[in-house]
Amino acid sequence: MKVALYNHFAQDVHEGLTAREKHLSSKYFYDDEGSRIFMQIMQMPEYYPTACEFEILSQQSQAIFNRIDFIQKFNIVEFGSGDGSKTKQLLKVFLEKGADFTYIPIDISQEANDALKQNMKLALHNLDIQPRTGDYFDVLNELSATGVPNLFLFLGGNIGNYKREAALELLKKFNADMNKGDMLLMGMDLQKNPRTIRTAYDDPHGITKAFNMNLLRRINSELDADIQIDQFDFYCDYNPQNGEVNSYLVSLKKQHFHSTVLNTTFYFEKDELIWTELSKKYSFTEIEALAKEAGFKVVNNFMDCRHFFTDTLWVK
Ligand code: AVJ
Repeated sequence: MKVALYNHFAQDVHEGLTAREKHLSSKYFYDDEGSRIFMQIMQMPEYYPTACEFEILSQQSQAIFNRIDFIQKFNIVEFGSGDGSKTKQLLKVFLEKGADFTYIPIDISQEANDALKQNMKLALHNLDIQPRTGDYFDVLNELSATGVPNLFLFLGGNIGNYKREAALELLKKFNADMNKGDMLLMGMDLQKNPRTIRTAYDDPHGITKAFNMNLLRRINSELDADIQIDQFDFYCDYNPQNGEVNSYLVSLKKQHFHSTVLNTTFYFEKDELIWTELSKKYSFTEIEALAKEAGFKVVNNFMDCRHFFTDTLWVK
């Protein structure tokens, strides 16, 4: 698995840094060091999404439960489960309500799955947890064939990293593998006061900057490159007219670097950008349209008290 990922990284870096408009995918933020930095981001007071979703799942899981009308045993299937601290809030309430379900977290890391199982079992003794290691769609395909109803969880707001067409494609793929009546609970960050959003990404501690700069460190270490990391800066911007936070690395001078793994020299003009991330903020109109186009109906939006974030519940 490591090898496959590694090759994708190499290929994508080559493609992204030779493109006319340079780009690197935010999916490469999350190596061990990047995951550590992301944990720091989630603890910053400026980064509201994590606290908002924690609030929603702590306080509204009973209301969510009331909108699930599976009468038989069902599965709760989670994509990209992370450490499970938010999901635990929901599972706890569902267990208290006497729901009969199996919790199936899906992750590409066996290690992450083992840790999650340990952790969940300690907190929730009666939880039936059956982690799956592998690709979302392989597991999805297998599960829908059993005919057991499913509630899918796609939390954290990760859908915001996809451009509209790619988000739609992903949701359509989910939909194609689901049975009629299956449900999806998805975290989506909402449009709000632009200043609140800008501060969450352009944070005063420089943690989001370090998160972005980590991509350069990864290229140096994994692709044996000689990037002068301090000759790049971080810039991000929120556009309230389209709900997009876009993040970039900025070359501070005309420069180049070489990677022996890629056997390539990459050239940068002064002030040239590398686009690193889209974090899309949604309006309710956009959520409705996205659901409809992907073949879902919006059942309800569960929001934090400030209405910053929604866990939107959809049914196929
Ligand atoms: C994990 C994709 C939801 O876009 O808000 C945090 C990642 N990037 N700060 C987001 C992130 C900069 C985060 N997601």
